[in-house]
Amino acid sequence: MKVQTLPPQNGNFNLANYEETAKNFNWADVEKEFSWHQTGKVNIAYETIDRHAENPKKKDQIALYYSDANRDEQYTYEDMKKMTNKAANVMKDAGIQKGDRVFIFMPRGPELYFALLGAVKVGAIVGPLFEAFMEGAVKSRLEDSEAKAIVTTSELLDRVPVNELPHLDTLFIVGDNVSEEEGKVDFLTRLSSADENFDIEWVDREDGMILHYTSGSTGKPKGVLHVHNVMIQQYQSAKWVLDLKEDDVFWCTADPGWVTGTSYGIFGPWLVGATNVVRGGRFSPQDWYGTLEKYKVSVWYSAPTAFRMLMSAGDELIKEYDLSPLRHILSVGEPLNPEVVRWGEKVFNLRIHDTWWMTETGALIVANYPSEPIKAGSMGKALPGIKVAIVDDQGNELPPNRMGNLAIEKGWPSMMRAIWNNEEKYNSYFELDGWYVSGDSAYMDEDGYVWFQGRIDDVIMTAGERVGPFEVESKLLEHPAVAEAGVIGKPDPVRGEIIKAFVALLEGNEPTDDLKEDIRQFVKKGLAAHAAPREIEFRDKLPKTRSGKIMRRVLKAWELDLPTGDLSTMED
Ligand code: 6R9
Repeated sequence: MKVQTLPPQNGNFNLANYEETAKNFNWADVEKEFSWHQTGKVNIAYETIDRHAENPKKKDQIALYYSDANRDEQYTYEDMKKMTNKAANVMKDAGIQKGDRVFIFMPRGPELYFALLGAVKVGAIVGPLFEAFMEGAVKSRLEDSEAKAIVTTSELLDRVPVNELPHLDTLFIVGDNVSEEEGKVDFLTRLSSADENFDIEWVDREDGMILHYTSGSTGKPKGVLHVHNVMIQQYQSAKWVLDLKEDDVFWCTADPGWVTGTSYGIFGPWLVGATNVVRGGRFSPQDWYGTLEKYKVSVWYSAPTAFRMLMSAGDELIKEYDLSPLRHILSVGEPLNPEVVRWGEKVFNLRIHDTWWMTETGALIVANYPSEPIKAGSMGKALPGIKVAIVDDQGNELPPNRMGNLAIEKGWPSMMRAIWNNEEKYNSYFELDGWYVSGDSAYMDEDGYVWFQGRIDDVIMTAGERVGPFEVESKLLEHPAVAEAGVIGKPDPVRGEIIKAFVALLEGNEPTDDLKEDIRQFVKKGLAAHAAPREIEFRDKLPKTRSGKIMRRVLKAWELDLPTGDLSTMED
């Protein structure tokens, strides 16, 4: 196959010389840019907001632009300091302490950012939840983490099964006319009257900060714990990869319910002192181009599904907007097709820079840099200071161009520090001596560029969102008509993959289209819209191992008309 190489962009970049930097770089030097280098104590919320608010030259810079159909607001770094202090006071007054798990379950809006950073200022561990989660998904996450509090809206409150969560004793409710009673706090009213000064809880760099629940191929979603030290790499990668400078206006389109929406929707850009754009509401091409234009966005981080949707809206539309401030575009979450990279060059006259990382890695690991050539279809090269390799199943490094496990040498700064309550699972990532094994397969060419090949497990990436088949299957099994269920990702030109469910029905149920729709709605209501199967196929029986596990690779082979492979472990 012929590889298309696009030359480096022109400009004055934070990472001007990749080779030199990679040779001489030392992570310990990054710490020296922050005051905790001297004190030994840290709080990532201080470094993202207060540090700039205390700088007379920075305090009046806009930190956050927020808009949706009804609101249009802006907050300077000084405003953000006050609002996050207020949020911290509201939480502290309600008894939240260092180490408590505080979940944030609400649509994007300034209050989400105040609450999240306020909780971090108290020393709590925040758990962001995507607003589309339904009761079952909310419950399993709060239960597993023994969450003490949740910040949510009046509308979303009925998806929080308070009575079934014995550890949950405080509800911070965002809404109008919230009546306060035992354990219920009217968040906005309290926020407006709270003191705007707060004594930050100084913590150790290894203290817990954020808990992102994410899906694997087996078992329930797992709580990936990151500590305050995650900031070191978020900061450095925001400089090198996002190429952020203090006067940049940056738009990360991800929701804070996913790791991209916190690592680069909150921490990275504010750690470097740039301006962040948050746009609420749903996707539409007009709205997105309008947002880029309105805020004069200069750096834009999004996902292949969004680019493909914009692409299918046609190139004429773009000409209606002035996007001239835009100078750097990046992508994450799923494979970025060379076709999309070429489209980007054509319509924006800019390269789209693919990047790779995971919830577990906390920050960017592999990337394309503005000062380096891009090989369309490759995710780029390792971040300086981090060793990425392709290893075989015994942990031996493979030579160039051989496919294997995409692995990272253990110990990078933003590495997850635990899987909540599940040491065994955590250790399973590090079974190959000294390597973190990602679950992705890839190869690396002789120039160090990494080429994604697929997931080794059954995790589904649909529209950039990571969905574990097990969670969907479990929900399907709760439906009164379902006997067995197996869920796979089916390739889709726009969404990367869609969720397809194979279902065997219990005796006495007719396989009708109405029933399919009923089952779909059941998952949508019980879990989340993005986790509901777009396709359902009824089968009399599903392929299972002798131990009773659904064989998803056989389902996948059925779907794609591929050979089913070794069936020796299959029952009958
Ligand atoms: C940040 C984020 C991680 C999984 C990862 C991989 C897939 C991410 C990709 C990519 C192809 C890329 N993925 N970036 N696949 N090309 N550039 O997405 O975290 O939600 O944990 O997903 O996403 O399969 O293992 P997360």
